[in-house]
Amino acid sequence: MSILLIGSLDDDEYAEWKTHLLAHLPAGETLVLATEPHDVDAVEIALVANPPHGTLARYPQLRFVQSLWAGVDRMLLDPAFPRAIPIARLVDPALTQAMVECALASVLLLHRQFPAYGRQQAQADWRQLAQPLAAQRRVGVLGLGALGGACAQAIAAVGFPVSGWSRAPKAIAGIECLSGADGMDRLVATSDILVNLLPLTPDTAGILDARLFGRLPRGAGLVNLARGRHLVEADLLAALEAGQVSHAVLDVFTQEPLPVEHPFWAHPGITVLPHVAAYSAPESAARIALENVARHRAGQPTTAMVDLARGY
Ligand code: NDP
Ligand code: OXD
Repeated sequence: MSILLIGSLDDDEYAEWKTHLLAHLPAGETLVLATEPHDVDAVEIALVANPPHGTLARYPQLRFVQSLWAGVDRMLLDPAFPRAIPIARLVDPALTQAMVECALASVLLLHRQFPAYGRQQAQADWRQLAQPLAAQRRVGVLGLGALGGACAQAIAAVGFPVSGWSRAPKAIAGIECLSGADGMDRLVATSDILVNLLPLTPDTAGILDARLFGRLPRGAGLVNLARGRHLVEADLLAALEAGQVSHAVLDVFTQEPLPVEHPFWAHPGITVLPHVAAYSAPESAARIALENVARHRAGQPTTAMVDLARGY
């Protein structure tokens, strides 16, 4: 019986994952690649990196799916996805560290008004703007999971007061932890900078919309590092135009790559990143994924399991 590697990967990416997976493959296991001839009836486990829709349904003996990505939203939208099969997400300290770095960089960019100074530079405009300290700006983090929780703590460690929002109530030292609709209202009303690290689910799609922007303190900054479909793009353009949002750092988009004609590219109020906040690095993720596979094989509890009813 074999372990399949399958994803929306190019040849070089397949080769890189293969190298790192073979380095950690437990004794007695066989790795096969979706791009190479293999026996579909022998595949019991799939290591997936955003697999093309319809592909996993071709494996009748599949018993366990380990994602090589943190977010599984695209896979769950596959109408042919075999929904009875347990799915594990990737929770990788290296990916978390990368996300922490990107969230910190984005928050500090907005806090220290680098976009405004960039606009001044274009006009040779030598003008010193107000310099509030971190303690005077509250940061709100939507999602307090593996990534949002770590980012909230790192942002708080710089000196920002931080509020975070999750589905179930939480307690994290140094963070004002909020949940439910009231918690969301409070977080949004007090966030000078709002960071989104929610998973994309039917409950969270379109959450960054005109209603939310209208409740932020005027001139708030936005950082979306989660999924493009959390954001209603036209509502952001209107909020920027109105000055309700001063600047947005966006790493993820409804359509990726962002089309060349998209208004976000040239917008002075938007910093575009090409979905690089934190990508899975095969050198760390291969070992973590295969350790979970070994737990599955040994009949032990696996980690980071997706709850299909919650959608993440
Ligand atoms: P987790 O599942 O660990 O955390 C999700 C958090 O969101 C949890 O705190 C959860 O609450 C909260 N949440 C989910 N639904 C709701 C809701 N309806 N209302 C309130 N809170 C909610 O996910 P990760 O932190 O690992 O990842 C988050 C997302 O980051 C991924 O799904 C992916 O989309 C994105 N991502 C982006 C990357 C990039 O490069 N841009 C890289 C990796 C991930 P609770 O704690 O109560 O369950
Ligand atoms: C992920 C991502 O979900 O890179 O891992 O977006």
